[in-house]
Parts: sequence; structure tokens; C-alpha cells
Amino acid sequence: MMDLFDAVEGEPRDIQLAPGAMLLAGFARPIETPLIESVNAIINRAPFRHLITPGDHRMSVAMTNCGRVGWVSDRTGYRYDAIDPDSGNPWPQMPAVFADLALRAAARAGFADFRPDACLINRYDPGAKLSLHQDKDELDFNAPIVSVSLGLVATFLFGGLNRSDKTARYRLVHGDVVAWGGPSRLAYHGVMPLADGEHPLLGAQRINLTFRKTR
Ligand SMILES: O=C(O)CCC(=O)C(=O)O
Ligand SMILES: [Mn+2]
Repeated sequence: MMDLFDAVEGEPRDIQLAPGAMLLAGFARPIETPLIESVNAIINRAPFRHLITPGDHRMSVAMTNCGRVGWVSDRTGYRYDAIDPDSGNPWPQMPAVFADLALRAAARAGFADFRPDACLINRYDPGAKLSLHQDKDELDFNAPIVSVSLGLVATFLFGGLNRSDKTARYRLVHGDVVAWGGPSRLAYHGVMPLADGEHPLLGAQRINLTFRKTR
């Protein structure tokens, strides 16, 4: 396990997790306020909800989306959909501050011209977790995934291309960005159960923004 626990929080630095996978520590920190304001505007129109998996399991992470399409799950499967199934309306537009962050972070990680059309917004309350999975519902695997952490600290698991590959653990703090693409695009990853705590800006939760180019 790579130990990042003694690193200085909020100090920008880049760490390679694997070929094509970079942790940009503190990258989103300078725009924390507009990011949080944008999240609040989105969840006003498209509130967080706990999706049901095809296996009839209620996800512990609460989710919503912005962008042209949003990631949804129900008993029939996973998909990207232009309509929020809860409201029947299109998802809120992707704010410019989101698209710009995703573009800049991807470029810094080595992926030029990243134009995501979906942003999945995850809310982890203490105890919520995301089991090891691949992001593979997109049609375009040439584009990376860009993931932004806000709020409480999480332990992120990052493995290889097979579920059984060994995973490394990374501590993600408020403002960290992880980008994975190229040879790591289909790497297995997940989030350990969130530890309780109180973040000065977000309270007892972690918010994650995951940018995807779906087509
Ligand atoms: O919360 C995270 O850091 C990862 C989220 C994720 O993997 C996903 O939404 O697919
Ligand atoms: Mn994922």
C-alpha cells in the first residue's frame, strides 16, 4: 500500500497510480466554492437518490447527474439516459466550472481535449461504499474518467484490468482529482466504507464528481 498519509493536505502534487492513471492532489481546491455552489444548484433540480441495481440492491451511495446524459440504474440494468427518471426532465446542464475543471485536469494527466457529456455526482454518507467495478457503460474508451473528491476523506481502491488483481489504497481528500485512461481506462476501482467525520464546508459527507465521455 502506498502511504500518502504524511503528505501535506491541499498542497498540489501529481502522483502516478499506474500507467495512464494520475492523482492530482489538491487540483480542484482553488475552485471549491463555485464547485460546491454548482452542486447545490444541481441537487435543487435533480435531488440525490439511492439507485437500485439490476440485482435489486439499493446502492449505499446517493447519486444524481448533470450534463447531456446521466448514469442511471434500475432493475433492468445500467445505462446513460438524457432524462432524469425521477422528474421526467432532462438533467441539469453541466456548469462551465465543471467542464473547465475536467478539461484542465485531464490535460494535466496527459489526456488532451477531454469534453465529457456526463457528470455523475455521488454522495457518500458515513458507511457508504462503492464496490470494486469498471466504468464500462461508455461507448468511447479513448476518453479518460476524471473524478473529483470534495468533503470527507475517502479510501480509494485502484486495481488492474482483472477484478482479482491486487488493489492499492489511496487516501483522497477534499480537492483531489484522479484521472484514469489509456492503459488504465478499464481498471477496477472502488471506495471503502466512508469513515464518520465533519468537513468544514460539507459536513458529514463526501461528494464525488465523475466526468465521463459516453459517446
Ligand atoms: O467516489 C469515487 O471516488 C469513485 C466513484 C466511481 O468510481 C464512480 O462513480 O463510478
Ligand atoms: Mn467508477
